[in-house]
Amino acid sequence: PRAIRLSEYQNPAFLVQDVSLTFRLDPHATRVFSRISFRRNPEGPGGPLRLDGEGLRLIRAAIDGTEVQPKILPAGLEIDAPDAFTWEAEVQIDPKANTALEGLYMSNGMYCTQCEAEGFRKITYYPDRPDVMAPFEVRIESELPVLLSNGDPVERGDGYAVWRDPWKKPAYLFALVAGDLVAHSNGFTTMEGREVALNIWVRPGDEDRCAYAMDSLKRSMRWDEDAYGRAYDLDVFNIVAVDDFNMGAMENKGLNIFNARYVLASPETATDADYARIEAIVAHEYFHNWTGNRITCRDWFQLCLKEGLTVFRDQTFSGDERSHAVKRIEDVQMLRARQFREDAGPLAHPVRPTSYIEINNFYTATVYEKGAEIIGMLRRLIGEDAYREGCDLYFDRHDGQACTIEDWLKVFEDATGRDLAQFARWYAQAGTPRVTAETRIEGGTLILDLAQSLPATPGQPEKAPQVIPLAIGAIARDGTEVLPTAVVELTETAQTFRFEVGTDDAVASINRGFSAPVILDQTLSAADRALLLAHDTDPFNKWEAGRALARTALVDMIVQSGAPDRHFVDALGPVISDNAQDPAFRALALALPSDDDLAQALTDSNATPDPDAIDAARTRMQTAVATAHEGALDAVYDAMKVSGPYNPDATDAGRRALRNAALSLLTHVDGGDRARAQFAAADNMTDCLAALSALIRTGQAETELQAFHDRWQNDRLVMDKWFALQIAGAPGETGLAVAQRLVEHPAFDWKNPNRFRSVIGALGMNHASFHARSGGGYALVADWLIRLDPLNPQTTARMTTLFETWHRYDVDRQDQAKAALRRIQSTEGLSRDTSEMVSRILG
Ligand code: HT7
Ligand code: ZN
Repeated sequence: PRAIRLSEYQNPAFLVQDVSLTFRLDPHATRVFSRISFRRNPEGPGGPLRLDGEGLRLIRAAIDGTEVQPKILPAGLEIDAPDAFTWEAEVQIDPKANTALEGLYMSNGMYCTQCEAEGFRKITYYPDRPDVMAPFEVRIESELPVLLSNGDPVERGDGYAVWRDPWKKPAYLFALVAGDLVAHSNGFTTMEGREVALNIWVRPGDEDRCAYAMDSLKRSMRWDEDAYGRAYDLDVFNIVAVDDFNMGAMENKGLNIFNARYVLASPETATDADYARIEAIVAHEYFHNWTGNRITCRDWFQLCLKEGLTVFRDQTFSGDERSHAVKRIEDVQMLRARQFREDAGPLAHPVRPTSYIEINNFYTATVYEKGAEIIGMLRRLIGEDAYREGCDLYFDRHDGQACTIEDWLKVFEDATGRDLAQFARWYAQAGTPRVTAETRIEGGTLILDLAQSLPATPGQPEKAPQVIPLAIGAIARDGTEVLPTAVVELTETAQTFRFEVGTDDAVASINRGFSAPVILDQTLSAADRALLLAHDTDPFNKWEAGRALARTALVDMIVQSGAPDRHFVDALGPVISDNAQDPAFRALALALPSDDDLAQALTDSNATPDPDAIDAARTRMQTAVATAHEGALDAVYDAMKVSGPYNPDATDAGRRALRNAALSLLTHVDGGDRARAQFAAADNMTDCLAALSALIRTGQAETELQAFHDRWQNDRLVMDKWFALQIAGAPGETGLAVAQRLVEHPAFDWKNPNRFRSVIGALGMNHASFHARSGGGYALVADWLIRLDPLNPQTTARMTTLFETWHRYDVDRQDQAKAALRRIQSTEGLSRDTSEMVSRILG
């Protein structure tokens, strides 16, 4: 298949003025009637009308009422057309046979759609590209009780409903839902005085699990008004929960469609982390109404324009609602685990890629999370007021348009007068910058020598320096802050900065708040790091100091088979016991780097990671920490007990997080007694799963796993947890045997993406098991990806990223991983999605 290139972008030949669709729904033979008014684009390339279409049976086509016979192409049709005309078509599609979950498909008897990125072409013939925007009217004919589409309802009759969306939109934002659903309803009055009806549509029986999503939605709507001056613009906002969904959720105009796991929550079935994710995803999809829908992308290379910005907005919202410090640490943990990992391997690509074969493969951590980091850096460089001014200008200038990154940067150049040409390199150059920092103090002046480099990545051997905003502070040996946060801009390959600190004994705290998404090489002693862990006023760097101590101690244990480092173990004492600090922060500071983090750390120091040694070292370190601090951990375990009814807010969730971090450590020394008792007594899923996962680590959780299964066997979302936890959390290589057993379990409904991820994805998450010396982990994952690919290429392709780190390991493992990848690659009829991914991973 041919690569699509940014450099080959052409304006659309025809623009659409209005779209009218009728759906006569039928599981195997849905008829779609379209009536579309086209006019030739004066700025287009000319030529015939070309419409995208895939898997459609064309029944009839007409131009201005006259039947025509277009030329049918492999991916659409073509026909000569006048400069302005009405196109009519009738096509037939088969939603029930649509297992790819793109276009119109069925999930548990319900019709639903997923059109981003290029799913609309599986519904009818259309110019399926984001820069063609039009208002849509949709008539749905079906006996099902609930019939929904975008916009506001126009008419409801016996067996039909009509919806009209007055806002111009690209086809990827089209949505339709029909089913036997019930609503959890509420309302919201916008700052402009519009009364908006809010509905969350779910399967009967699930309506009492929607309250948190509804509350999150209302808080998001208010936040977007306060923080960005953006109000909702229709009379109805509908959310629908769907069981079979490839991703998290979709921001279709006025009709968001969600993976049910990101909507439904009750204290008994959802963890604190689930609640936080629901809040973030509801906010994310809602915020797209302005950043994505009212202003969309000109082409899919500009995906970060809507995704990076919207992630940045949802992260800021969650920080405002909860704790900025904790949220920042969690976001950086995620960035490092997913995006730095991507950047370090064969799938590295710029935030704005320049070519793709299958666009679905570019919904990546780089586009989303690094895209969000770029917005955060922009805001830091120009200041909050100028950032808001630029955003206001963006919304004024580009409302109703399909835009590029250049349009986005231009509003900030116009608002501030600042040249952002060098800043724009963040969008174009792949890879994680490395910043080396050497510090010394002379006569009370802190001298900071900084140098930046950007590694070569696929297709980009040479890089130019980027502008890197680094927030800097300094802490004197007595623990006082002698330099409050100041931001320096590193623009050259190497630069020196000076700060008066008034002492000759201080430690620089660099990249505070993780002001730039870089790898910082700063030579600090264990004592310096312990000082920052104890006294840094910047919560991110305080946490970072502890993490660096832990990582160094663990790497030493792995490489030199040494004992757990006493400095690190001792430094955790105050973290456990200092009640003046936020419990959520302390919980994060108590967690050790993951196995995958350690594998990357070893690779960075030119060692070959041994998954068994990594797993064993983590366990030994946890045991050492638990043994050294058993009394303090026990005290914290008791003190953090939350009384009263379950509340998912940040305060209670933070207490539970710290208590369960203590439990996890204590389980290394108490034989699992506390965990067993907590499992038996738990009245919420957070405490229940924490206890269960601590027991799973001991390899002695059979009774509890059975009890959990018996209680929740009829609850799909909770059973996903049951599968995932016992595979992902199993000690050493034992997760592989558990996964081999569970793929035979009658409840392993592998065609459901959530269930597939909770088994096969969970195996990939268990570092020692996926990378088992036998190669069995790679083989099992490959077997199942080969099986899923013909049904669901998108989910299969995404999951090939489990293999993206194969180059880190020893030659035997590399050979086994490559053999598994080649087996996938040579599968007959392999999808374009998976084939592109596997080729890139193999390099
Ligand atoms: N914009 C949405 C992306 C999405 C998606 C992309 C490809 C295939 C299926 C998909 N489902 C949702 C979600 C978001 O970023 O908000
Ligand atoms: Zn998004």
